[in-house]
Amino acid sequence: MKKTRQLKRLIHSPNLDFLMEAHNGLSAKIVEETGFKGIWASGLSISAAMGVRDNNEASWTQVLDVLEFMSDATSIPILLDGDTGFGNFNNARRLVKKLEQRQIAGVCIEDKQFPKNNSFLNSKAQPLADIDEFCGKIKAMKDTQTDKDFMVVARVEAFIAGWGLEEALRRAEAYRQAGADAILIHSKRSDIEEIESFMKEWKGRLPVVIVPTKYYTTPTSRFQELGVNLVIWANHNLRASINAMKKISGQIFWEESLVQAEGSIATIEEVFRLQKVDELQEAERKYLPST
Ligand code: SPV
Ligand code: MG
Repeated sequence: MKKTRQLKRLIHSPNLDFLMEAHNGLSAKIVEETGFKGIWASGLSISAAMGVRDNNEASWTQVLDVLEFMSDATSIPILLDGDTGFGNFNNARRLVKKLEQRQIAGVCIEDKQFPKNNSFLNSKAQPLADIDEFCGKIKAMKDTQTDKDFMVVARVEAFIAGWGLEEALRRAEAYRQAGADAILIHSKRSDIEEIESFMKEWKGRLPVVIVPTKYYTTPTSRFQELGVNLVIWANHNLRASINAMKKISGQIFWEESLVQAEGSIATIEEVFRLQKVDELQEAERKYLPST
C-alpha cells in the first residue's frame, strides 16, 4: 500500500495508533523494525541531531535531505513536522511538492510564526499566526498535492501560547474549514486537562493527533477513551541516544580502553545488518564479473 494511504488509514482509524520519532535513516529503520506503523520526523530531534536549535536554523532543504534518507530506508509512512511551513503559503506549497517527490506521506504545520520556537521553551510568549493567513497556507498546500491521500495536519498552538479552549476550538474549526485532514492539539501541561476539554467540545469533527511528551503519566487508554486517533511519541529515540552516547563516550574516555565498553554496544555485525550489507554482497555476485 502507498505510504500516503497507510498514513491516512492510521489517522482515520477509530483505534488509537502511534507514530514513533526518528531523526535520520538509521533511527527510521529501527522504528520500522520495532513494529511501529508510522514515523514522526521530529523537528526537535532532527535539529538536535544536526547540532542546531529547533528554531529553523537548519534550512528546509537540509531537512529534506534527512527525510530523503529516512524515506529511502523505510516502507512505513513518515509524517514530517513541517514547523510553520518554512515561510508563507508559497514556501509551504513548494514543501508539499518536494515531500511528495520523496514519498513522504504527510506534513504537520503549526500556527506560529517563522522562525518558530519549540513549544516547550518558556523563554517568551509565542506569537501565533493570523488565522486567515494560516488557513490560506493550508488551502495552498491541499491545492498543491497531487496524491489525494497526502495528509496535511494542522497543529493548534493556542494552549501553548497561553490562550484558552475557545481560541483552540476557533482555530481548529477554521483549519478544518480550510481543508486540513486532521488537527494536532498540543499542550505543555503535565496533566491532560486541556486535551480533555478540547476533545469533549471538538466531538470528532476531524481526526485528532496528540503529543503527550509532558503529560506522559496519563494512561494511554485514556487517550482512546477521549477519541484521540493518533499519538506521537515525539523525541524519545533522540533522548535515548543522547544518554547512550554520553555513557559510552564517558566510559571510553576515562578507561582509555574498549574492554569494558565492547559488551554494552551494538556489534559491528549488527551495524552491517541494519545497512543491508547482505543485499550488496548478493548484487555483487550477480552483477560483477566473476574472477
Ligand atoms: C517535535 O517533535 O519537534 C515537535 C513536538 O514539534 S514538540 O517538541 O512537542 O513541540
Ligand atoms: Mg517540532
